[in-house]
Amino acid sequence: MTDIFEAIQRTAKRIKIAIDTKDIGYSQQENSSGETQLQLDIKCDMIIEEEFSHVASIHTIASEEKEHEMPMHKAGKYYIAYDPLDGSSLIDVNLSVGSIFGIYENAFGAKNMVAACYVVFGPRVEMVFAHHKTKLHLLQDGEFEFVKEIRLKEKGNLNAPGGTQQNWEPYHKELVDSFFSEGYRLRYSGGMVPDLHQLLLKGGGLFSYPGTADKPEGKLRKLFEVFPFAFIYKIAGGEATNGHVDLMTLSHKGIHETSACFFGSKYEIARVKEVYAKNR
Ligand code: AFP
Repeated sequence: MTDIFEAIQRTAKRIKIAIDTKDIGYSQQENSSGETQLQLDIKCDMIIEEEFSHVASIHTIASEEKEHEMPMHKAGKYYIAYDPLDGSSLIDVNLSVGSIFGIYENAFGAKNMVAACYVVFGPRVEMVFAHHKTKLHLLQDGEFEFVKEIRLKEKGNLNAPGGTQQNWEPYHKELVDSFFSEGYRLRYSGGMVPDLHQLLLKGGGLFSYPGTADKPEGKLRKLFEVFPFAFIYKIAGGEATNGHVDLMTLSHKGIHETSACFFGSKYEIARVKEVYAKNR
């Protein structure tokens, strides 16, 4: 696992340089979710592919920017699914973005996940790696330094509601509003990495991206976004659900499948499950 951890650190340093220096215009290509790729999306995908190609323990990679899985080393045992530059539509307005990595053993799938990681590219570059603990690292003077272990409180006070409100189910809107009525504050940038990072570091709260009338299975992809953050939140003492079951119990069909998802402290997720159970 150390070789993967170090490879991710190398990708983060190179992606930081790419963000600072490369063209942020659109390419002529679409990814498998039908989104037009930025030149930077493609560049970051290439950086990660290249760094992982030097790591013998990696068997196969899957990228949000690639249609299919890509085999790497036959003798390797790790399968890594990654989103090279999540939230890249925020680049032109200079908001934080991130890379997400789900590390699976022997095959892709929530039950095979052994570690997960993300890197936040904000005013500073930070990396959170969850294996047996969820640990925060900061890029300082060209190297990642361990900062602290992250633990969520039982209850937070931030509310990050994703999706188009117009398409929310009425009970979902009531759920979101009920947290605001309890004093929760709105924190939503439109980047999953900085939004979930904020909740983790400020002690907790709720991030939701529900199924909606236009997207019944939500927007966020299981292998690249949903499972890695579910793993990270659970190791940090929080919870992750699709409204009914723990996200880490879900199977997946194809590498780009999406799921409704809720991440948070125990208190907020218990409330989500209560409300969703009544509205099955
Ligand atoms: P982009 O990568 O297209 O910017 O999408 C970001 C994202 O996948 C995730 O990071 C956000 O949480 C989510 O989409 C935001 O979606 P909405 O704009 O629909 O709330």
